[in-house]
Amino acid sequence: MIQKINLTFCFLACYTGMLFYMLAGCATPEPPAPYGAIPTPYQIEWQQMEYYMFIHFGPNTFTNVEWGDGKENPKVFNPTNLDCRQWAATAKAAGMKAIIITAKHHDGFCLWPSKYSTHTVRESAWKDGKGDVLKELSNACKEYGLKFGVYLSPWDQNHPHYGSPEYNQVFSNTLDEVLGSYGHVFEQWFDGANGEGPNGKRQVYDWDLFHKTVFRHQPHAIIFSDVGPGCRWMGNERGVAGETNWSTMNVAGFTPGHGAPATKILNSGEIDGKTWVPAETDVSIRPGWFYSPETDEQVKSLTKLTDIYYTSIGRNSNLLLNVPPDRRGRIHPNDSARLMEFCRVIDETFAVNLAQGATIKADNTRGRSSIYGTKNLTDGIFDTYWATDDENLSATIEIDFRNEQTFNRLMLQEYIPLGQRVKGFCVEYWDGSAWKHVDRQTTIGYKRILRFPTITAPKLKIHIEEALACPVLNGLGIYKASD
Ligand code: FUL
Repeated sequence: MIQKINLTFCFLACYTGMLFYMLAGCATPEPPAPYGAIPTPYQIEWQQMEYYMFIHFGPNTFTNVEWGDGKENPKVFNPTNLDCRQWAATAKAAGMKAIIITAKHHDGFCLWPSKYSTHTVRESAWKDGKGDVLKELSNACKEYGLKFGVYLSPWDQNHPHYGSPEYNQVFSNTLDEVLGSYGHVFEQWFDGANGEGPNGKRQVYDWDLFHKTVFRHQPHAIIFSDVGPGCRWMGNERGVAGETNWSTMNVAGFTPGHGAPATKILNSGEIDGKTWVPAETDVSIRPGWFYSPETDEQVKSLTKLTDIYYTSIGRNSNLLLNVPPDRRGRIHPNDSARLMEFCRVIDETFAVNLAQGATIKADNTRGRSSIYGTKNLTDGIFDTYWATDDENLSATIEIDFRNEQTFNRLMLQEYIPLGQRVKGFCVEYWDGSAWKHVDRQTTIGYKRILRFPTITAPKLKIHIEEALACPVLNGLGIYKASD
């Protein structure tokens, strides 16, 4: 009898144990915990925009200078045929997602009739002083489904109060007008330049006040400066972000302009930096920021623009490409033709993802669960991702095309809502008898694209060599560019 009870007990215990084991095995593993500084939802949305237009427009457009001194006659501002809808149509056709305009540059000239200045479109010859460029552009952006952003330089060589404590309030009032009058503003661009004003004095900027004013009207705006808080200058105007590019940086104790971190740091960000402050690459399609007829034949070549695409968007940075309207107030045909060629090359290059349809295997998948499986790498859905178990800080992904494929670009994306994690990775291809080196790089971030000489191979392997926390990738693309 006792034996029978024992046997029944044993059977029940084993059965319950097995059931428990099976259930536990089927349970969905927890998603990875976020690592370090992470982006806000607005920074994530911003990062996904990738590419947008910068517009430098103002008296300098008419005077062949890059920096007006605030003493220019406002009557020089007189576009003969201004058409902001043409700018918006061009940006849209070029694949851009927004336009940011120099509402006020260092000369202090306001492209709207500001109450706080006497150096504005109201004093200009354009439309008998009745025009408002910001109104026309913000409406055009709405019509074309583009976001609208503004550059306002705190450095003002015209304003009589510049260089005195009152000026901070004047500048805050100016921000108030712009950010409160033209609808949604996705990005506020702050130039850190801090030169002398009309009385020979420099201003001590009250950044806290300026930021508060922006956020009062546009609580979700991304504020650009050398140190954010929304996104950061990446340290040069050549369009070349760091090969290593962390979206994190330590900003405490720094200010935009003279008090900014070294450009080398801005260029690469900082591993384990305390703040999420991703890079934005601002670069002009012409040698200068403002239009000049002398540069009509110096619009950047298609090759140059394509290089810039890979050294900005391909290196975990957004691209803000400046396209300065001419003296008519229109984008010159040389610039728009080049933008269209550029857009075509990028569209063609990334039209077919050869990784789709390939068999992709990883040597580790979180909890062995298909929820975190490699299929998420090519499904085009931002919020699904492949991840490893917490203890696996390195991993290998093998892409088997079954038949040989020809390719020369690799795109990888980390799922940034959980932070930036990958520190080093290498790429190899199978030549039929051995794995051969393609490239070894450091960071990935939101998007990393590698360019390499054309390879024909049946398999490609990505080895994540080091990560700060378990790797979490939501995108993988393999492409064949025609060059
Ligand atoms: C700089 C300015 O001084 C240039 O004129 C230009 O606006 C560029 C985008 O930022 O700091």
